[in-house]
Amino acid sequence: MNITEKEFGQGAVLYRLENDNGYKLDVTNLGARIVAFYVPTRNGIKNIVLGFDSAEEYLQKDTYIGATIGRVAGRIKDGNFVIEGKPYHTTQNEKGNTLHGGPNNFETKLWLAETKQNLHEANVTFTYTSLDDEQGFPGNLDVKVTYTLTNDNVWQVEYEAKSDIATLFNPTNHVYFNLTGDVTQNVGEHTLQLASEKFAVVDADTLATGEVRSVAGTPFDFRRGEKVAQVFDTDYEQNTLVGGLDHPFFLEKAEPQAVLVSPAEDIKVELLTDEPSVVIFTAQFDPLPEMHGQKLAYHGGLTLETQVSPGALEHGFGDIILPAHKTFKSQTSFKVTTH
Ligand code: G6D
Repeated sequence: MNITEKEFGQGAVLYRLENDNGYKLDVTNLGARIVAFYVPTRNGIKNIVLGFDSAEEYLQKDTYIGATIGRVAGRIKDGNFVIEGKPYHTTQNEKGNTLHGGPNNFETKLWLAETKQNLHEANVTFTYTSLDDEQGFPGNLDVKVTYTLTNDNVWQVEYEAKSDIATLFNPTNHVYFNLTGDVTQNVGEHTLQLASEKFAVVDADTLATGEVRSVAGTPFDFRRGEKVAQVFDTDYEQNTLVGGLDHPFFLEKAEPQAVLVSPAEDIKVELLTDEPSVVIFTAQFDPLPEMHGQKLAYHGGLTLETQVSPGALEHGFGDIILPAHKTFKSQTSFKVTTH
């Protein structure tokens, strides 16, 4: 295992975790984010995630790509919620709602970082204290995110958090996979297998309506492993409404819960999480950003954002209230196999 560091601009640092098999995971303390993940295949070394080449680029083009998202991933309708009978209001930053914890949140902060390694794994732990009332959320919240790369070719993300006042906490990592290693190709020819029988229906503002729908008989049925293009190629109303996938899928107990395979079948990513759902967003960006000197394809990436489904409080999808002084813990891992 090996860890190296270099400047990334804007006071940020780029950490490279490298395992004994030549896998390289690049992460930065700007937003505690994954920047690149290089994996060796029979077709050469490929970077399987979307990302930019400097901190400036993230700040100018898209601050969410690969970042830690919080305090609450997804949308809080009207920025309103109630904890223990007390109403709170968070900053509205998209169509009157609070998206990804409000503007300039976890994803734009410079987190403290600490690296560690042993014979089997290398890790970076990022810490950040979100102060009471930041974006309207109650409580001083200490957050810790640890990224680990193992010699089994697993990238693991672990969260730990504690607040002095009851608050909301539902973080995720906003990684976008594109297993072709080519940002000009869309993800339509990737095969996705998902242990999910149900998804949350969304409206035109991508707010969960409260309806939980069976995937059976819809283009959102990935239980047996299907090309992602089966969604794009239909006039299914949930596709046309948001231009692709931008949906929470409720996960069944399975190991793994999701498998993503490249079109050339040279790369497989297996997801394992203790979170109850995964939000899959297929990068229907407008405008499309330049990335590594090329224009990102429409549908040029696919997220696997593990979390409690957005709409948790209004629709009873899960509990995202973190009681005072209680430690939040969760973990998600991505195992990569290449040929
Ligand atoms: C999330 O669900 C949301 C999308 O709607 C949003 O555009 C993106 O983050 C930046 O995945």
